[in-house]
Amino acid sequence: MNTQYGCGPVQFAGASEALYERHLLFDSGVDLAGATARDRFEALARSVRDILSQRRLLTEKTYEQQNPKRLYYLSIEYLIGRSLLNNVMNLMLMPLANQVIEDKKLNLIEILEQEPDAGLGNGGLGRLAACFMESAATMQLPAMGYGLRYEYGIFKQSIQKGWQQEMPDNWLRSPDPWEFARPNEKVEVNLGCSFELSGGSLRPVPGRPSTLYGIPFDRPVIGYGGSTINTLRLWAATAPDYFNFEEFSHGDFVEAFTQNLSAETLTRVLYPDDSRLMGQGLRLIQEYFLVACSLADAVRRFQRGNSDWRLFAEKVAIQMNDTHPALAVPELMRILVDQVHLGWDEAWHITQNTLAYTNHTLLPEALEKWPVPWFEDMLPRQLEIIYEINRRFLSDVRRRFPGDEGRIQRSSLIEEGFGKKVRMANVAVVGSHSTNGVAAIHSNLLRETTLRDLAEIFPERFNNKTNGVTPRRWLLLCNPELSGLITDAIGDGWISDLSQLSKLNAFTSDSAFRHDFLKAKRDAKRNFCDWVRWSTGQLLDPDAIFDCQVKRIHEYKRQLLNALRIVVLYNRLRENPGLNMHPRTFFFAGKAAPAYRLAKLIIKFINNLAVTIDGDPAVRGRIKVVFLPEYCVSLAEHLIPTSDVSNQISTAGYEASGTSNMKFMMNGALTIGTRDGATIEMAAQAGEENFFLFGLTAEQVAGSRAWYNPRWHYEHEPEAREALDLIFSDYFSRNEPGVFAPLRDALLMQGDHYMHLADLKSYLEADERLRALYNQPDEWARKAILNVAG
Ligand code: 26V
Repeated sequence: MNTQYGCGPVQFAGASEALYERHLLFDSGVDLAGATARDRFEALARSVRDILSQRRLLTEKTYEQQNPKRLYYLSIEYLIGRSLLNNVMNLMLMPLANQVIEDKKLNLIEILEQEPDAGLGNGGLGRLAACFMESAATMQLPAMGYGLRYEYGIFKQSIQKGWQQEMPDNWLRSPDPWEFARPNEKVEVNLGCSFELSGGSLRPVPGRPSTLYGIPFDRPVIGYGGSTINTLRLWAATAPDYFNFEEFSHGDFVEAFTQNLSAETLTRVLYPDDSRLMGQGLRLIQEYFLVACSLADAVRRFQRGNSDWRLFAEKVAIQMNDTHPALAVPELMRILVDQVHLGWDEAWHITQNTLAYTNHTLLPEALEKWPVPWFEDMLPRQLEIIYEINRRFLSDVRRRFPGDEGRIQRSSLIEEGFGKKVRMANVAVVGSHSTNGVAAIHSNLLRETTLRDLAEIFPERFNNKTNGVTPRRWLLLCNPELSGLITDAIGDGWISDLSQLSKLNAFTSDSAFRHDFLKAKRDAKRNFCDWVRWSTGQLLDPDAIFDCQVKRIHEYKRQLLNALRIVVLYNRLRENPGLNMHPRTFFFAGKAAPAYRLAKLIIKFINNLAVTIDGDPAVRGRIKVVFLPEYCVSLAEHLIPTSDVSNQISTAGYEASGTSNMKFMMNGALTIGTRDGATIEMAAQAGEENFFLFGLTAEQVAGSRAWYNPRWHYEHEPEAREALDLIFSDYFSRNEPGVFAPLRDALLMQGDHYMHLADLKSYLEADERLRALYNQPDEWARKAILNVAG
């Protein structure tokens, strides 16, 4: 079956240099000599855009002619990062770009750094969405992404006196060369209430229905080779662009403007929380707005090529990225029943067969639940539909499990009791044909714990899709040293078929290859150190072991466990200065949710640790801690290729999958980690003997909850005790006594929920093995190559 819809490789006349100069002149009004770095970026990006525009139209035309099944990915986040180098590379324009750069004497790094890092996401979930879009285009699948065009992405992080500070990310300050506004394809969205701005926040005004517009902004998604150019369509909210002349003539001119203001508020900012549900009504409306715009658009596309609604689910697949777009269930029902006038049963059949749901977390506090009164005010028709779905669903459950009232209560779409709520995960499972977790262990736990009742009712719906990452951005683009070496060894087939990396297994016995492999890592580290010095002035040692943990700061990810390990190593060096320990730099990076106080304190602790160690002449040049501020896609691209050691140390059972684990592995780092998420499958693939696994398993974590006592470890493990005593003696906080008391409370007084102390000893043992291996470079290289190959 032909499921690929490409339109042949890129062919174009070599007019790119002329393009570049024309854009400088006609768009920015400058010549070569007068151009700023930003002008040069825009001209280069617009030249690339010219080349891809025709091909994008060709892709769309191919789809229209062949009328294949379309895939729509609904996600409230896309962590896109920068696009220029990615687009040049995927269009295979690198040789041409290099020629322009050489002829015009351009500084590529400087130009690339002009582009804002599009941060329309919080972390793993948003980056996964961006990786999937790129991979779908590379696989020449007729896929389209839908999301929101936030004016402000994830906040910018800076560190002051060790503390995280948040600043707004005004990423659209200068026009974005990659987006095309399509006002002609705007969509109307109707809400059950209006909103007014009062005291800076939006307040619903019940009983006064209102209308918003969604304006699509399209971004090209270029498949590797440039055959397929798909679209990521992001919606911006505006008020209808007519004035209410009646109000106007009554002197309510300003009021008319404030209405616009409140509509646009809707897509102003991304919610930066990944730690706690922030029960804001605005967020619910954001979610509905995404769903309403996207479904209206997808339905419109379906109608262009089809007339038989019974074929809808054969022509349209809609994937819900977590429950944020789960309102797609009642919204699609509303369209089919109220607008298309299908009967309930037929509409329900189509809805279930069209929709599928991906779950990304087991944390119960992360499962979305929205108060019923909010639905009553804002989305009354959708609530009515949810109630009817629930009535039919529960009567089925009663028939199948007579007398099992507990099951009825737990699987109901509505949480009863004070403050009735709609359970969005239940809506997503009941209203779709597929529910997947993002790694084998996660999918199993989902079935056995978090969604157990629903999994027993619909066992056939539950399945696993282990996450992946695009090797174009995360190896080819970010690590030219290693990707060049790989291509020289096994050809370039791996770029679009990752399984071909297994051909590297044969090269582990090739000593020249091992040597070149280590050299590629050393070169990447050298480049990184140059870049850090250039951008921050900070000096780093490329000959140290680079040991990294980069991800959102969260208790379950246990950056604190990593910090405890470092304190223990620091104590060992202080007590025994003659200790043989290869110089090592510990890198941390990541943002904490602005309201997550303990996560912010962990950042503060890591920074204080860094300062104290830097100030101690006894360990200078031996260990160093670096907290890199403002973790984002671009920083990951710089850091990951340099890494020797990847820390994946979540409490087992808590990290759904992880995706940075994969990026580090394919860039030749060795993993020290717990048996959690996708790390388990990665170790199985590369061979557990090539991993440094440690710690409690998910079963052991769950099984020891009842009796786990962190104080036992404090009392029986001298190194743990000495490390904790040092921290709580204010050794790292001389000028801020007591500042780390909440860490002691969490670890020793409140039961150490994430079991740091239970795993510290085995973490240190794994670390020992890892350091021993580093002293045998040839063996290290062999294992690292096996990791890339796996
Ligand atoms: C989100 C929220 C939202 C507010 C309530 C509390 C809470 C807690 C956790 C989260 C995480 C959001 C979902 C997410 O980003 N999950 C990540 O998804 C990645 C892609 O599947 C996966 O690799 C990570 O393991 C998983 O944490």
